[in-house]
Amino acid sequence: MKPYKNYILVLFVLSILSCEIIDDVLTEKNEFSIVPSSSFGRDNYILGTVYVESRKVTLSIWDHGQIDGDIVSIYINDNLIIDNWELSGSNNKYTVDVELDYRGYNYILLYAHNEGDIPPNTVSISIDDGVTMDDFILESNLESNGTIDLVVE
Ligand SMILES: [Ca+2]
Repeated sequence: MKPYKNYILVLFVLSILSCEIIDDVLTEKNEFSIVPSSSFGRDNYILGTVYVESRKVTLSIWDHGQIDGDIVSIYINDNLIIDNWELSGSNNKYTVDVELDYRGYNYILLYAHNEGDIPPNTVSISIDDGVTMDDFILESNLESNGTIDLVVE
């Protein structure tokens, strides 16, 4: 009888582990950067790396420089997250919740639709993983896309 009791206890413990943890374990892990060399006919440049502790993150974007009419799209991996958004100031951020596709390496890509009155197209982006918040500056122009490696630890 006793071994059965242990078995049931193990099953019980497993069942109370949140689906989120099980889902995380099953999620594919990228050990290296997956930024393509180019996207949309423009070269991609990796401008830095941000580490997060969760696949669920909140992104906010605003114009890093003078507000000069910069229009952007933001992609995470291949997914369009923010479409054709004209950047405003830090008092009027665009905020979006995202669940990252992978453990390990994901990436954020800034596509510039224009450069505003003052080149280049500059974006301040904050990345909140529920524990800490990182600010990062991305720049793109009409020939190249700025990207960030976003790594889920
Ligand atoms: Ca600009």
